[in-house]
Amino acid sequence: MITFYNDKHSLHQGKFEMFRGELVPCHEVASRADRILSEIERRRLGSVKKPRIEDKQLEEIVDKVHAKRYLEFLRHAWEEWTGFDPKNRQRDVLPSVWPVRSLRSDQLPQNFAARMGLFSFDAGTPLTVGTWASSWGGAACAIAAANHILSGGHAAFVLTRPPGHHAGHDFFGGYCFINNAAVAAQALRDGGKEKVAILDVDYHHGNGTQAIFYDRADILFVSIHGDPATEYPFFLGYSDEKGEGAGFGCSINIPLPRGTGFPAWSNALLQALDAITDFNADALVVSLGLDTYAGDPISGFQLNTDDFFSVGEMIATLGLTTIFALEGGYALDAIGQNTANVLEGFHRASGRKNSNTSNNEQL
Ligand code: Q9C
Ligand code: ZN
Repeated sequence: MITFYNDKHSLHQGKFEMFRGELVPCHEVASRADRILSEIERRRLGSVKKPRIEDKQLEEIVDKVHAKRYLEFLRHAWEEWTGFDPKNRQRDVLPSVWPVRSLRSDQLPQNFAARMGLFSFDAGTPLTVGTWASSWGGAACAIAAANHILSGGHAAFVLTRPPGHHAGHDFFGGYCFINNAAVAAQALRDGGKEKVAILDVDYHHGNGTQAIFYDRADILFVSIHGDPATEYPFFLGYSDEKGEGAGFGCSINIPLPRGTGFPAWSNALLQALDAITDFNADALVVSLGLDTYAGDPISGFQLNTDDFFSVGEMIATLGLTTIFALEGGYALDAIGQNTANVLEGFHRASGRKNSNTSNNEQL
C-alpha cells in the first residue's frame, strides 16, 4: 500500500481546546502522524510519498467541496489575526460566538471574531499559524491518492492531519478544516469513477462529509459511530438521516451506544459493507478514525489492537480500489499499531503479496 504523507502536517499544532469547561491541551497532536509514519516504515507496509500537486488541480477540486468564502477566510485568517496585535502570534484563535437558529449566516461580517463563528461549530478546534498550510497539504495528499487509484493503483493511505470529516461545506470543527475524504471522493468522481462510496469508521459521526454529499446520488456515505444523543458531534448522525432529493437513500447511519465492543461493532460493519455492495460502487474512500480503540482518551468504543486487522480484512472483502484517509485516534501509544493493522489486514486480504521493497505501486 502506498502512503501519501503530508509533510506539512506538523505546522498545525493547536495549544488548547475548550473541553468540559476549561482549556485543556489539544488531543489532536502532531505526534499522531509521526507515530503512524514510523510504524508504517518499521513494518515496511509500502512506499511513502510526499505529493506535490499543482495548486490549480487542487483548487479545482477543493472548490467543489468547500465554499469560496470559507476557503478565502481560512487562507488568510492567521494573517488577519496577527495583524491586529503582534502578540497574537503566541495565541491560537478559538471562536466564541455562532449564528445559531434565528441569526443570519448569509451576511459576511467584517468583524473577525464573527467570521470565526460563522465558519465553525465548536470551540475545540483552534486555528493556528500552520492551519492553512497543513490542511492544504492534506488535500494534496487526498488528490494524489485519487490520482494513484485513477492510474490503476489498488489502494492508498492518506497520512495527514488535521483530520477532515467534521469539516463541512463552509465550516470547521471537530479538529477538522478541509474535508480530505470528501476531496478524495470528488477527485475520484472527476477522474471518471461513476459511483464512489465513503465508509466512515471514526468514533464520531462524519457530519461534514454527510452534509457535503447529502443530496447526491453518485456518492454513498455510510457511517458507524457513537450515538449522537450522547456523543460528539451531537447534532447529526441519527439513523433517520438518509439523504435528500436525488441523494435519498445515499446516506446511511449506524449509531451505536457508548461502550460497544468489537462483536456488535463488526456486525454493524457487515451491515455497512452490504450497503456498499448494493450501491455498486466503483471505488471506496474510508474515513479511517482509530478512536474506536478501547484506550482512546476521548471516545467510548472497545476495539482492541488486534481487532483492527479484522477491520482491514473485512473492508478488503468488498474488492474495491480503496483510499484510506486518516481521521481521529488519540491514544498515542497505540495509534501507530492500530492504523498499521488496518492497512496490513486490508493488504493481506486483498490477496496481494506483501512486498518489503514495495516497488510495486499497484499494491
Ligand atoms: N469542545 C475527530 O475524531 N471533542 N474529531 C469535543 C469540543 C471533539 C473529534 C471538544 C472531538 C472531535 C476527527
Ligand atoms: Zn473521531
